[in-house]
Amino acid sequence: MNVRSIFISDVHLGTRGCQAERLLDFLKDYESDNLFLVGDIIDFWSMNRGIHWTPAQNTVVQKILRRARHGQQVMLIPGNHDEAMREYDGVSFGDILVRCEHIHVAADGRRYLLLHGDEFDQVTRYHRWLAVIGDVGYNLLVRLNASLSRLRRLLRRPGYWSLSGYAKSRVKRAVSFIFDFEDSVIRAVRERGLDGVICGHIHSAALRRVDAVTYVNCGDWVDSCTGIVEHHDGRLELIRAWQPVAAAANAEAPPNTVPPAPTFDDVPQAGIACTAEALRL
Ligand SMILES: [Mn+2]
Repeated sequence: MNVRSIFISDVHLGTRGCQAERLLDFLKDYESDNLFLVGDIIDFWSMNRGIHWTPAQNTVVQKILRRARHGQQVMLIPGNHDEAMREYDGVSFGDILVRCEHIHVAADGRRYLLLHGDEFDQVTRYHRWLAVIGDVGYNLLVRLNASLSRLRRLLRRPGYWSLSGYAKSRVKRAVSFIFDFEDSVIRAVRERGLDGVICGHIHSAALRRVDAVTYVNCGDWVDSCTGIVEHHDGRLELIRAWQPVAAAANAEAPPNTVPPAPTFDDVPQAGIACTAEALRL
């Protein structure tokens, strides 16, 4: 399908989690005039700890360069995992232009602020150490709890200290973290008098109207495999690449409906992974 623009973020090339094959399929399905890479494309943070670079990830880079060479506008907006690129604001590398933020005028004239969004994330902004130790800490917690219950059994202690209860309280915090992020992004866009924002960072895809502002999040290519396309009439659509095309076409929810707010019970035992994920953005 030919579209006007593609927006993707949080590909995290160089990590084990990167779903490069699915991204390649998505890029094969959608040809576009513009390709916007909305941050955390190459994960230099994780690569400090060890590089995981597959042939498919190589192909992703090649396909992107190829698009730029063939006259598509390709723009890279750095994120926090590729923040070294922020020093090159306004510089073109070959045919790829680096911009820390950009105002995209859609075909219908609506103006969208493009940025990765980590500056609106209170955790990575003010508590960087917390973001880094986050996933290490949770893995430790899980192991600790296993030994703890063993110890309790050994000592024949009655009662049970519930890790899942603890995890749930953390999940609640992760969910409110997402809401806080979205709120502050939307507020900033409204203050600047723009029609919407297209960002990434929190690995939670979205496309919805909040009052007069359109809040769009590209999601990621680690868990959800989502991207945003702009059709030639300016209409934006959220694409979930893991859905077979037929199923996507038959899906009941039109792209602009508000997804149900995640509730406590929607995320029961996966709590820890979920929270750790939120902290690792
Ligand atoms: Mn990020």
